[in-house]
Amino acid sequence: PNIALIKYWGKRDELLKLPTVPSLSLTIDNLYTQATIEFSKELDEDNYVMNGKVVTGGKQLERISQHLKLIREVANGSCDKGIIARVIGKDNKKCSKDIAKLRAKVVIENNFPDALSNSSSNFTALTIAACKALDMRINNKEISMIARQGSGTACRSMFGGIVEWTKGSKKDGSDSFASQIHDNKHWPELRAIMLILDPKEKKVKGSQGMKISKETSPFYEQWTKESEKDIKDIKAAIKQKDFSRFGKIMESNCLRMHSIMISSSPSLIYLKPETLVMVEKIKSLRENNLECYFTIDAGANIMLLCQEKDVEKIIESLDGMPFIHDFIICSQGEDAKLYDEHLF
Ligand code: 2P0
Repeated sequence: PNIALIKYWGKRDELLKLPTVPSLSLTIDNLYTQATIEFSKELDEDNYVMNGKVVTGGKQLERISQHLKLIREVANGSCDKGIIARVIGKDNKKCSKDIAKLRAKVVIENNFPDALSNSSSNFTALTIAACKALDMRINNKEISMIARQGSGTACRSMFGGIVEWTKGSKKDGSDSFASQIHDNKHWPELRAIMLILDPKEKKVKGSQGMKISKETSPFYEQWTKESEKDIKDIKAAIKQKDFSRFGKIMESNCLRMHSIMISSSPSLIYLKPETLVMVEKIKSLRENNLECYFTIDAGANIMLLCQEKDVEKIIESLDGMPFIHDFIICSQGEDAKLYDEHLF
């Protein structure tokens, strides 16, 4: 999974999942997703097991099946959704028209609770495994563009360290992909502490919420302009390992995104009273020389960013806060990888 430091909130193309803003994330270690996939012509339909449960219907299965359909089309060259498909299709002589008839058995497992699950790492793992299973000759940039079409932020989980997803301007999405800005050795002291305040799933999913915001928030256009500036500024802060500057840009970008959510119609208020208590707490830690900053996604949980030297003291000072259900300390993770160990 990855944590967005500069947020993605809104699409310029719903189908291709092309963003209105560039975004930047930190890939985390400790939490991971594994996927195994097998294509077969013996199967009548795609089968999908997620964290030990067979998914029998609903939006989740629909989304996975759509994505597998896209991958099959990319592999046999019949995809018309963007230049990536045409390039890969033309180059990939091994793939035949029969691929369209193959159905897949997919098993995905996360080593973290469902409530924390974000679609990003699931779609990254699924895409990498499926491209390998179909023996597609395809590079990481192209895989990232395919993953993006499953779930926007999945393109960012392809790479370790600090990752940027360019918004691009082409209609076919061929210039909207993720790439690594720094690997996890550039700033190894950086830590993310995930504070689980609300273990329940959010009511309005990200994809639905960002559509509402783009269509209705009167401040949306300004948000896109400021995001471009934030990306530039945070990249400079990361390059110089300037933690104070990094934290301030990250927090203001996050609060700006929440102002877009709140000013949408209907209003999207993901923050809970306990989230705001934690925001105050983080500010008071800073006043007491424990430098840390927060970011919050489309939910109530807090991601606290700090430096290794302060982790212990920060955890100590959070001890006893009643609404912290759990916390997970993460460093930066590595690129997604192929393994020989399979889940079935
Ligand atoms: C992000 N989020 O940059 C932002 C910040 C949540 C808040 O991307 O429709 O599930 O699949 O592209 O990736 C959540 O949205 O949306 C999200 P789709 P996704 O991480």
